[in-house]
Amino acid sequence: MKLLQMVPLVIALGFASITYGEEIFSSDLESGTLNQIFDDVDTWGFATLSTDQAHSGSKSIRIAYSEDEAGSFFYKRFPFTNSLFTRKYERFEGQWAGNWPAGLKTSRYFTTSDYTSGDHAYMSEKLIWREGSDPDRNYSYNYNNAIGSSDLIGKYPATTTFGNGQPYITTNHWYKVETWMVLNSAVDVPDGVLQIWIDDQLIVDNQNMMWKSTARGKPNGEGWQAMWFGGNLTNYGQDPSETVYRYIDDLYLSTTLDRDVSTKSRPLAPSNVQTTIQ
Ligand SMILES: [Ca+2]
Repeated sequence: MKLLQMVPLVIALGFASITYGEEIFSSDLESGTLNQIFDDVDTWGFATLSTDQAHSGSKSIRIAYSEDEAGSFFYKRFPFTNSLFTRKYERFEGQWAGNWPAGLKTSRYFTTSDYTSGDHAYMSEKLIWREGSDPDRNYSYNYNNAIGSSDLIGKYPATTTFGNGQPYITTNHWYKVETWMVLNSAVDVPDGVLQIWIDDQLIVDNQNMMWKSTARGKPNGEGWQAMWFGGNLTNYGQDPSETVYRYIDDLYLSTTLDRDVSTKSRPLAPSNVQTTIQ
């Protein structure tokens, strides 16, 4: 093949590498009920489709937290995949200032479809994390990812600013949260991947994740098969002093890394990541 003939092929391959062809679930929450959109909805009566705020169209999920350990869950099952990309938009209303919990579970991803098998690998995404004794609850500055029974805890560097130009997680802004997970190739082999972006900032970059691990008692899992969105406050810290509202919109799941890499992004090394066993 002559060089000039190869150019269109290279261009075509370049475009092919960013096609979004492996979507497995998406919803802008504009049509259908929560029970129609998700496989299982356990709302505890606190979640609705709302027109109060929307990242797209006129609707989003609104979750009301009136007390500690209150929350709502939206389960979705899908055919197993060794790699899973997720995107969702999250917004916290003004009441959260002064009411950030010690921890807020935002998502959980399972390598089993029934969520109940305790020896399967899973990941709890707790991007919002406060230390229980911290008196400053006007914003949230930590992230926490529980891998099975082990926590990865870190803090956003104070120099990290998100899409609203502000450091840390604050109120009244739609945050884009993206997660890329690749299961390790075999149990105890450190070649799994966990990457998390908030507003295109890479805040977690772990390329040697052992999702399946005998040390943690989570040796099983053939592929990612289920997730929930929603979540609850952790059971320590303090109850919110008033009902606080959280919104979720534009959910997207795929087996391919479907970030728009053409968008300007400034990778940041995670700082002071430590692992603790709970
Ligand atoms: Ca919407």
